[in-house]
Amino acid sequence: MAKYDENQIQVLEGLEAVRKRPGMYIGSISSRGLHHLVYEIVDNAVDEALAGYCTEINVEILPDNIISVQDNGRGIPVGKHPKMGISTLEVVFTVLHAGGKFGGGGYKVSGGLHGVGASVVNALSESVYVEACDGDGVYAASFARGKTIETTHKVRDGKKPGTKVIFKPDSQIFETTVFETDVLVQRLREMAFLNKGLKITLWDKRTEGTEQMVFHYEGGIKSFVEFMDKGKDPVNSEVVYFEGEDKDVQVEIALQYTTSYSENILSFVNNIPTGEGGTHVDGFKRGLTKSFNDYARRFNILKEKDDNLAGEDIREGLSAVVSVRVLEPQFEGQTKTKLGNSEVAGVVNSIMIDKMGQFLEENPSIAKAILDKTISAQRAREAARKARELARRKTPLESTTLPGKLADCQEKDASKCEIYIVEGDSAGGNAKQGRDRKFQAILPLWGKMLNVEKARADKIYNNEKLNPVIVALGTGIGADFNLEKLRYHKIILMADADVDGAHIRTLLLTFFFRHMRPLVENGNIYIAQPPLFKLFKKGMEDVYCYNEADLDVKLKELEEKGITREQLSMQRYKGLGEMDAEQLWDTTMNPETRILVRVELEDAVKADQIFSVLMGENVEPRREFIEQNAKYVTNLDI
Ligand code: 28F
Repeated sequence: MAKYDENQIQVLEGLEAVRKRPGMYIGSISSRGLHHLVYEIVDNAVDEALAGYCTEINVEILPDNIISVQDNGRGIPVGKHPKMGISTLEVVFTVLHAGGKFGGGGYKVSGGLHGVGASVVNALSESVYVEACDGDGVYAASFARGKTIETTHKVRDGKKPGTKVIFKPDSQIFETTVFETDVLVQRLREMAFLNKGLKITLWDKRTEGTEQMVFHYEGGIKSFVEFMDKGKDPVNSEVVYFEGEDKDVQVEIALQYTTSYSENILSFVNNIPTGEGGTHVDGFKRGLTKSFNDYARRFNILKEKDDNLAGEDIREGLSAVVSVRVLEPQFEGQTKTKLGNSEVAGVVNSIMIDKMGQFLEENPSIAKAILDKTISAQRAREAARKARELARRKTPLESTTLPGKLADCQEKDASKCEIYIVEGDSAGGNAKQGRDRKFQAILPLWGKMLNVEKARADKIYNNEKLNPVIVALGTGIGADFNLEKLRYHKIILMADADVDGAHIRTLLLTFFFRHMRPLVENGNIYIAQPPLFKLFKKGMEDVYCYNEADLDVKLKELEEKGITREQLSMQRYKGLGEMDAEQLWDTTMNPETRILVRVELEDAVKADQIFSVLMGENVEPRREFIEQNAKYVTNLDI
């Protein structure tokens, strides 16, 4: 047994404290705390890599959940530690917070729950076995629950320098001692991304037939962003990478824009994930926003009078990794994962303004693509804000009075009721006359009053245009939406089959999708199909055709009855207004004869994207979308 001088007593008391309150050192004794033991040991090997001596770290999960970690660094020194009278190796594993990290200098993985040192692993393990080789012989020591079992001694000849630690977590301490491979995969892969060129392997040997996993990325955090964006469509050709240093702060940034709408920024300090962000992320965001606004103003994309582009809109579709190295990181926040060092914000901000500004100058087409996206994001956000205001504006929505233009139905059971939202007053008039007022309500919509061609989505959303729809349906919008309050179980959009009609339909669909989505998902929304053609002849019932294909079919049917094309006259309908009330009923409103299209959006997320395209400027994609995406379901009522 090792001799017990005052040093050893103090050491044991230190590690006793760790066993008494493990949560203080590794956060918890749950599965998370268990996995932290691995990170402690791996971090020491990574420090050796950061120091420039280790290029490979091999992690194995052995049967009975024993962990083995090996590196090819210099090997922990085994000579007598001048002050402590024991080997440096034993100091590293028995003195709290011992080890190179606290010797100042270099960027160590330390701070927060990281860097508490290998001694904590010793205190919380049933057994620890360490081998170290500095190129001349392999030395070993062993420990148990903080106590030294075997002091450092030579175990064999060996030439390959490095350190190997094998430990078994203490089942008396941890709620579980079963390691989860995926949890280790995620963190080890992250460490490999953050330390470009470092090869980290993981092999779960608890079961037969598993393979060694290798995490090795020469691209470092560029590869990280590529990994984050797998399966997304990038806007910029390749991941953008910046690095810089100032005031002892080392900065690495990788970023990429994709057509997605989410913002995804991962940040790290000395390889430690900072889930709560902090000054490095603040500096990054500020610098990004400034670089884009400076560019937009310089190239007159933003006019003098225009407000600045908001950071939130600029970051739509952005994936980024911000990794900084700081000598003395200060961690704040709920879970100690927020960087507090104030000097870091300025360093990152200026690197971003300088490097991102330069990137935008050198890549105008990418800059334009991103700015276009930003501007449509801004518009959608404003429209959504207005829609929220609408929902919050108590009076019109809470008012029990229904909109004046609504011709309501008599039936009170919502499941039997349907509301036609009709474009234009003339069609609205005919629909009111032609309908079956027992169960059909009519709400004429703004019609030509609003030239939807020019009006941008935000104007459409404002209240006097859509408010009647919201009040008539009764459900409220957005967070206040309540499907129980729906007054009609069929909401039928009836507009002309021309571009105007398609545009209005689109905007209504977009509005429903973004602010009353359950209506779409629940299948309450339909599109009325007015006829496109009428075939007529003296003494013959009018024949209505709903699209080109239908026209061919009807013509053939008539030919079989001996009525040739020459004998027929054909009218092409341009708008609902050309039909009188009776025709409108027969062709488009009578449940027995009409054709309704139920709007089913196969993939809500994809639709959200498509709708965003529809919110854009050019109408063409809008019309295509309507024709392609709304699924045709004939004679739904039967
Ligand atoms: C599998 C876990 O822990 N690797 C380590 C080293 C290398 C040195 C070191 C570690 C220096 C003075 C404390 C070697 N030669 N892998 C590891 N590799 N610790 S931990 O030094 C310890 C400190 O006291 C090392 C020269 N300098 C440093």
